[in-house]
Amino acid sequence: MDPTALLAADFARDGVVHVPGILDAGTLERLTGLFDRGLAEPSGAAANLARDDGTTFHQDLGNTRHWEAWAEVLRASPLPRLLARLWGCDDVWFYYEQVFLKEGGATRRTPWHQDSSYLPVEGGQIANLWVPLDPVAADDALELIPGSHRGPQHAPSRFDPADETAPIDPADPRPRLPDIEAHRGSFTIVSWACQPGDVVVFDLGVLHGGAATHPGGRRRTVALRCFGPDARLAAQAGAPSRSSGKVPRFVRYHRELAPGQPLADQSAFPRLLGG
Ligand SMILES: O=C(O)CCC(=O)C(=O)O
Repeated sequence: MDPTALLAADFARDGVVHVPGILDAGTLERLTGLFDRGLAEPSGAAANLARDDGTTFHQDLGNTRHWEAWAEVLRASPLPRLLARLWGCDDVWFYYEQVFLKEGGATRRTPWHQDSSYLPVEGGQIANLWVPLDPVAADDALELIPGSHRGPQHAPSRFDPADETAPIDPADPRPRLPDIEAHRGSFTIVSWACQPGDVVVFDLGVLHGGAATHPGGRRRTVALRCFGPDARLAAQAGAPSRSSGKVPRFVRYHRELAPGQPLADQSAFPRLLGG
């Protein structure tokens, strides 16, 4: 049986798959170069999410100046075709990137959250390609709850170290995130130790978190978010929520779409496949 057909069945059920060794050394080198460029030329939305303990938990996202370069590397990689197989469609677009750097000691966990809850979008074809640029040990791995993309969408965490389930907006009508860390035994959690070249693909509605690092460790990861023809501006699109308070520039692209309109109609999102 075609291995991508098996992956597609797993992805349809769980909303997440680990794809080992899909990226070659040349692609990783180009992605690492873009990661470094992002650190050297950050966007206005860059933030350090670390506790006040001297460690680094740098993140930045939607640095539109670098989008065409990210899209070019993606187009030359197998990833757009992989997404097309997982979604059963012919067209794939780049949505935005997010870079994470954790180092300098025992870093903080990434709080549990759903990417979709920060974005004014809906539809079944929006995914995060989580690409580690360094080896990630099992203890430091990204953790996900398979199937949670079919459950409720929760209010987005404001990544407050004192209470990681606290919503950005206390009046958000969506249910508060469950305290997964305090009740880990009540949830089915999957994770994979990863090598550079591996990719974890997950639907933007999947609950995920974790991936702290330990003293001596350095973890650079890139989240490359992409969408297919079914992705739309949410019918009830409100202002997207961001935990850092700094709204990335690309968020304005949503405002040029009408509720329910396909994201693909916004030409600022680079096409990766089809057309
Ligand atoms: O790499 C990480 O630590 C977090 C990744 C993540 O939360 C995301 O890509 O949405």
